[in-house]
Amino acid sequence: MTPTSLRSPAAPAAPTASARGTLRPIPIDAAAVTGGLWRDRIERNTAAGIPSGRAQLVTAQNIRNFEIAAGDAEGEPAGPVFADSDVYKWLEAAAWEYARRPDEQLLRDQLDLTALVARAQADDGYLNTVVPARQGGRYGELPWSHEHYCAGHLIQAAVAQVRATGHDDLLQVAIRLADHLVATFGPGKTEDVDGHPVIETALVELFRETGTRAYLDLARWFVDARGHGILEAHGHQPTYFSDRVPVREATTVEGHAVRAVYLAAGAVDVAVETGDDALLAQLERQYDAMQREKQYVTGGLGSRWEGEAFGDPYELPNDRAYAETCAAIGGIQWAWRLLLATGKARYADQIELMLLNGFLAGLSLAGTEYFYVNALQVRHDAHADDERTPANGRLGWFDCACCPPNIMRLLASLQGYVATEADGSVQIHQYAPSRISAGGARLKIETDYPWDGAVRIVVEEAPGAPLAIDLRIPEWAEGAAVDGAPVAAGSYARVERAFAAGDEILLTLPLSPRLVEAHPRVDASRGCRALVRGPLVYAFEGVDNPDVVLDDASIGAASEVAEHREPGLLGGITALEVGGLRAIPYHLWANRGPSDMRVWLPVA
Ligand code: FUB
Ligand code: ZN
Repeated sequence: MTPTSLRSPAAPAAPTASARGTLRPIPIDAAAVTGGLWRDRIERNTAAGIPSGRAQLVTAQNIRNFEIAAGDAEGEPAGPVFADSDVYKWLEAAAWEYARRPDEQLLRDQLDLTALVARAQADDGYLNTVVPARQGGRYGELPWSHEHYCAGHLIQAAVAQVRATGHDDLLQVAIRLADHLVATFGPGKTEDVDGHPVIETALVELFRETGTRAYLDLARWFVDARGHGILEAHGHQPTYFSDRVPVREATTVEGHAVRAVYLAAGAVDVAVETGDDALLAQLERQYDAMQREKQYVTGGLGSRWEGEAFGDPYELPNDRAYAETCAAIGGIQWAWRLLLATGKARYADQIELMLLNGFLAGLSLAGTEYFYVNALQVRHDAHADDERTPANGRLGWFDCACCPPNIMRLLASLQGYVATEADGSVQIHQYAPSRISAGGARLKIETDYPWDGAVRIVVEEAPGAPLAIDLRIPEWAEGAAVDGAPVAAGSYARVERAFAAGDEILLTLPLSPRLVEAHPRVDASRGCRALVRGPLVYAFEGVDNPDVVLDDASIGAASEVAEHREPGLLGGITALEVGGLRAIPYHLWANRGPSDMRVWLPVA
């Protein structure tokens, strides 16, 4: 198993040197999370999540579908039409995991699975184990068939595999498939688009990996083809598919939330690689509208069960919130690309919000159970009328299992989101005990964040030249200080000098609990308060408040909030108390059995 080419393992999104952009991602192995909340979650992903995910792909027959397509087994393919994508997300997770912690067995497992995927590929590069068998042909119903969606996830896994392991086995499959797409789709060829985006960002990344310009051109065509009636021509209402308005004219997000944010992430990739500043600016406008009008306090995206969709502005019900875990992941991908492109701290704030709340709630402390839907309220005696409803508690897998392997791939690559470089500077975006090699320096971050606001940056190796270290000061961190001097919230505080090994910087972020208000147009939360401490949104859970029915509970407007460090609870947390009610971080709810829960409480 000798890698065909040894390389520096680039991050999941690696813009080319000529791409528009302010910040550069650092290689995936140039940062390591070494302790704290995130290391615990990452290690459970290693020890439990990824292995159990592989087993679930066998039980749910996703892998058997490939055996059938490869001619190793007989039968009908099982599962949803996009069953292949779960295998590819798992392969991507396994690849990033290998970069983090090289393990021969994990490498063998992914290469064995890669060989099976390769044998399932048609001679002309087409690859899908479900659609031809079930629909009798290819691309007949692209709005629903997810053929490009599955191709996109395959390409992302292939890029991860070659970057993380040096093996190009899956990359060769991806190139054959992408060449087939280039030969089949585009102007003057088949002018059709997949109902579910992701191929856009995947093709741009394949262009970045291989230098083949045709992949970028096709990605740009897929982005620009939307909004011109293609999906309507199939007889579909276009809103659900982000196909009502052209991407470069849309002023907000609408329709199916995961589709919308994946499309936007891919459009940013296209914009930065083609120097399309107008498109980039429009995607910033869309992000702004989404954040202002369509995002839950937890960072959750998508408020409608119907169509798993964004609602109208300020339509943000708490009990019927959808807030799919995959939508938070796509939101993080979009925000990350905008952060690289613009260097604006607000996008790193958004990544932190979604990571620690809307995303992390999707995963149990054990690391093997998942929420698909992340509501902000579960009522007393709620009836679980759907597999996805949070009243079930987290489940080990789903008939539609998009979220679990998506969580695995993000956790396995999480260190890639911690820091970036720019000329002569390093930016630290996310605070966790970690080691970062960037800008010619080696830095150690010591902190108990997000429980404690002290973050110590220790220079272990200094570059020969002066270096600027930019520290993100979250927008909520009024009163933050660097080495005792006040710094402005909502920006980066720069510390610049000729560092020497042993130098330290002390960042202090105030974590006093805050009671925040919703926008008055959000009927479901009008007159309520949510409890927030630093980046963490809190939730009131029945198990902690056995003497009240939370649906009846309220607090006083000027209630004092008390905090208690609880090292033995839920892996070690800071619990809060307000108006006689106890709250824990939202992402940890439902780890002690089913319970009622709410984030917003009315003011009495
Ligand atoms: O369609 C594929 C995935 O299934 C979507 O991204 C999720 O929202 C779920 O519908
Ligand atoms: Zn999902």
